[in-house]
Amino acid sequence: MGSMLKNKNILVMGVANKWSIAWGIAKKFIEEEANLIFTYFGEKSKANLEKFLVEEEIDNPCLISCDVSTDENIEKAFSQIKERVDVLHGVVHSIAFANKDELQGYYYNTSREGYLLAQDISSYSLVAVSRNAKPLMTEGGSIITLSYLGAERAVTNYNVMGVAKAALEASVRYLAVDMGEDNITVNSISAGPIKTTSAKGVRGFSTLLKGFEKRVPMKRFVKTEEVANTALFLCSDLGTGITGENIHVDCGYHIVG
Ligand code: NAP
Ligand code: 1JT
Repeated sequence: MGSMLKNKNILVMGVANKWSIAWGIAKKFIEEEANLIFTYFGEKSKANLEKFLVEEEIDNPCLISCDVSTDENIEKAFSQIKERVDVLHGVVHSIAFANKDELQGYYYNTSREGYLLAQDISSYSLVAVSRNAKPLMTEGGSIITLSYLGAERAVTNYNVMGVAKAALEASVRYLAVDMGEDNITVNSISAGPIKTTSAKGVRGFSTLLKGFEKRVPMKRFVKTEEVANTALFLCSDLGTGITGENIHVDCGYHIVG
């Protein structure tokens, strides 16, 4: 428990349940006294968030519906955020989507529709969210998104998501240039595999990870809390000089050949 995020208003997008990376980040940020605003997509995610925030003894929580698939939805969510806070100091974008049947087999079988869907939800949404967040980030701040090694390597089965994550990581660099003059940093965290609902929903995810613990330098899986610690560092006053970066929090997996 500390106060690294005291007086900081931070938007967290992408909590679905207690396994969500975004919830791990939110818990850490609550411990550090941040004032959090949440956007949710599914009604089940909203109910989960309501329950968790009661458990965390958060008074008057701010939960806003936001399906990132249209600009109108994002604009509407930000107009509600503006009613709640004058200034935003951070945004955690922890959202991705792709058709499960395209996260297996040959990448060349990816449909046009599936390709665009993955790009839309998993990559373009960061651009639209950043554009809407910028006018509220008048004191500078930090925008963070979540990526995966499949952006940089052709990881078996990650397929269309890998291409969406590559675009996401490139967007981070372009957004970092745009936002630099406003003292807003934009970075991605490339997390190692974590058993969240998204991950478990992928057929053969567990099999994919067989032997992972032998190959990874630290001989174990990364913990959500370790990803959250990096998000905390980036959103706190300790991370202000870092922008356009992709920080691997994966127990070193990305360095081995
Ligand atoms: P998760 O708990 O399932 O989170 C994914 C979130 O995306 C859910 O909250 C989901 O909302 C939301 N979402 C999907 N479509 C949306 C839309 N149209 N509008 C708004 N929100 C939408 O899984 P997670 O593993 O924590 O994923 C979070 C991020 O971490 C993703 O970017 C993922 O690629 C990244 N990541 C995950 C891993 C891993 O191994 N788990 C590794 C590296 C990076 P609903 O559930 O309400 O539909
Ligand atoms: C989505 C899904 C985004 C799973 C995801 C994701 N980002 C990371 N994962 C976990 C994962 C998945 C595969 C993998 C490694 C990690 C599910 C659909 C929604 C978007 O393959 C090596 C396939």
